[in-house]
Amino acid sequence: MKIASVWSREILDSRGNPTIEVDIATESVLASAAAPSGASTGTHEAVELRDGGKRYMGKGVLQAVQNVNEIIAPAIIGMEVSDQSGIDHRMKELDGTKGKSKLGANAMVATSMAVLRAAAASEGKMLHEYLGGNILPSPMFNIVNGGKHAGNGLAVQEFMIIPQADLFTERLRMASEIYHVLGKQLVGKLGPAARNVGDEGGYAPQIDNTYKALDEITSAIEEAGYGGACTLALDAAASSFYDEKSGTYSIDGKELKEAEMVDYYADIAKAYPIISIEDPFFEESFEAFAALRKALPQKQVVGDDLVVTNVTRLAQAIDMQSINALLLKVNQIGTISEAMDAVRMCRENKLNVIVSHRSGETEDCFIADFSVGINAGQIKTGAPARGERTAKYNQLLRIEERMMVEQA
Ligand code: 2PG
Ligand code: MG
Repeated sequence: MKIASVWSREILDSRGNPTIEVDIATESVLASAAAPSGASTGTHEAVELRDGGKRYMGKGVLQAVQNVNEIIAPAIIGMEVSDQSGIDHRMKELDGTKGKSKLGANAMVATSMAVLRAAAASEGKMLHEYLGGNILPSPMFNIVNGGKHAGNGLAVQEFMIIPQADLFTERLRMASEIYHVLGKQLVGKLGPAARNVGDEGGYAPQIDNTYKALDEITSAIEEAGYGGACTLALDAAASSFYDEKSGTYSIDGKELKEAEMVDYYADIAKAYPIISIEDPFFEESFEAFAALRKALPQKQVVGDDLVVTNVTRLAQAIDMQSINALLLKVNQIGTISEAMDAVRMCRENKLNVIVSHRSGETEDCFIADFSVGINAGQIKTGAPARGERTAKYNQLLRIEERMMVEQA
């Protein structure tokens, strides 16, 4: 089925900043998708086009909208909607820059996602069915926020829980129960303000030490009755507390050198059931990631800002044995086809794949369908609270329900 029309508009994301939504129509279906937006963005990410000037504090995306309506639309109208790689390639040609700064990676990614949705819909399939996936991902729920996503003293950006159960539905329930127990516990110890949340819906209590946050979380897990059935993951997003001049990381009131940080992570991994650590070091420190992998061979070491879903950087990380898992964010690279290239490279090299949201999200639940579609195995999409996060978890509930009905 051919693309009949393409239209885009400016909408707001979960932080109240503008983002772009694209509609793709064929003769019989209409599909939309919206671009998410990060706060702790990697330096090497594809470029989000923002208008500048006074409107929306410079964050408007009207130029990106115009690029879709006036440049991308005429070029892809008439193309087969199932020709994802052809359409993505055409957009890359029109853009012509390395970082997608001309058309904007936000304009391109929303178009690319909407194209995939429209292709699935035109075959009367759900997105995950169209892609041929059938594995519900293990969810990582971010229940305490720090770093650039909160206004507290925690250096580590995300403290995540990974409930263990057969069904996604059960994992979500466990996460919600733990989240609420934790909220109550924090209020009891630190006062009502401790329940305030950060950008991804996790609590942002006035705690300034990683150990203290992990103590609160593990005690909430116990209290909820899930001791032994829930592991932990961290996203340090370490570029945000690294000082390039001194080569030190500022964490828990200390200034630590790279080797000391390896020991720091090894110590917390010993003290708590942590199975996964994302961006433990500065985004250029491929060697430091590799050193941590050597020190903690059983743990998942995840590359986000380090590789930015970019196959060139991913190849380097694989070559240097820096990571054994990729955080996959389609908007870091700008098209579905390129994200798929990264997934393929991970498969060939036995790396895990974690599909991820951004801290600035919309109600679009694309990544839920996509994570199942590519059989990613893992997803992180924030707390089990706040609409833009639950949109994804709720869609996974629907997918699981549908699969169970089909199997019955
Ligand atoms: C991350 C992401 C998502 P941001 O660092 O993994 O949690 O944050 O979207 O701000 O880059
Ligand atoms: Mg990250």
